[in-house]
Parts: sequence; C-alpha cells; structure tokens
Amino acid sequence: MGTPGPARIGPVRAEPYSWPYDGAVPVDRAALICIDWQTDFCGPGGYVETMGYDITLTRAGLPATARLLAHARALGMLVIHTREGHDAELSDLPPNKRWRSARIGAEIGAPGPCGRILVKGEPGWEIVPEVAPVAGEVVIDKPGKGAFYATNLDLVLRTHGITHLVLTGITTDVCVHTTMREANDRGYECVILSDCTGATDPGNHAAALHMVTMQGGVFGCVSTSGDVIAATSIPVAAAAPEPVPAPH
Ligand code: C5J
Repeated sequence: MGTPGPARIGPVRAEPYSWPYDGAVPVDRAALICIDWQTDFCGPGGYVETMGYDITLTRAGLPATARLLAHARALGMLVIHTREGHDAELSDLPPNKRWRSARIGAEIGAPGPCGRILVKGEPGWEIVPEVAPVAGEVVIDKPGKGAFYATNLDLVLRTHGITHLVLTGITTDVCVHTTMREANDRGYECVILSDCTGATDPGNHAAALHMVTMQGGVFGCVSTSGDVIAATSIPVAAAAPEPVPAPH
C-alpha cells in the first residue's frame, strides 16, 4: 500500500448545490471559521441577554459546532476563531453603534454582569468553553460585524493557501452573514452550517440561511455539520500490486 493522500472535503450535500463548486478540495485548502462564540452573545448575563433576547437561540448551535471543531482538529484543518469587541478606551467604537446599544439598555462599554459589555479582556468578551480556542489556533479580534473589516483575516487565509470556508457562529443574520458576504466578494467558496449558527430571532435565522440559496447560491451554500463530516474523507491510496511469490 502507498501512503494515503491528504484528507479531502467535498462534495458536501448542501443547498442550492453540492458544496464546493469545484467538487472537493484537500482539507488544507479549507478553514473552519468560528464566529463570535462569546459569552456576550450566548452566555448568561452577556450583551444579548442584557438586550432581552433569549440565549437558548444563540446557544443552539454550540453542541454541533463543538463536534465539528473536534473533527476539524483531528483532520488538521485550519481553525479560526473571531471575537467582536472594543478596546478599553472605546476608541474603535463608532458613536452610532454605542448610541444604538444604549437605547436598547445594553450600552457597549458599560458595566454589566459579565464586566464591561463587548470590551476586550472582559469575561463577557471571552469565547465560551465549549468551543474555546486551543493553543496554536488563530483568533481574530474585530471591531465590526464582518471579520474582514479592520482585521488581517484575508492575509492569514491567503498565507495559509485557504480558498474554501466553512462558517459557524453567531449570529446568523449579523456577524456570520456579514463575514460570509465579505468572504464571497473576495472569492472564497463558502458554506454556512444551519445547525452551527443561531440568531436572536428564529425567523431571521431561517431568512438569513434562505437568502444564501438565492440566485444559484448568491453567497455560497447552506449545509449541516453532519453533512460536512460525512463528506470529509481520507482517501485510501491505490493498492499496491500483490507481491508475487518467489518460485521454489
Ligand atoms: C451582533 C454578532 N449581533 N456577533 N454581533 O451584534 O452577530
């Protein structure tokens, strides 16, 4: 037997086409992106709960994401985590973003049950333990909704030769969607996973996923973690010919 080739990902059962468009790629060309799995978005006392939203909705994708993360790590796939947050001086917080958060009762930068809301280094800003980064994984800090804006994400991806992105995280309709749109415009082939995402409103979650499927896959595809795992294979090398027994 020869040496098995690198694991491949694809074709993944997805809507509106089997992902990726180019059939399958070695896993070292794909990255798993875990967006904003922070206490502020899915933990008790965080920003989302302070705004009055139901965190069971934003937590819903955690178990499936944890399973997929373990799978990606076992395959040696590049894993990238993102965190939304602002510096302690709020110098990167646009005044309109601050004003809007104040009017819904959860002013960014104000003290809350998990420390200052959406401020770097505070307990609420940390990624929840279920999907926390491990040593060596890339963590991108971003001041906005999209993970490409004011970050080096594109440079990191291109440096690693990444062309395909598997997207998980919260919230589906805000940071995950913005990041998927930004990635799509940059030519990355994206799939968003319905069971590894969540929104503060179930209708918005469903609508955000549906939008992706329009126009032949306007931003990429929608799939599930189970379908991605099922479509990731380590090819068995072409069997070497059976040794011919030596004549007596
Ligand atoms: C929001 C996010 N919803 N991570 N941020 O403000 O989606």
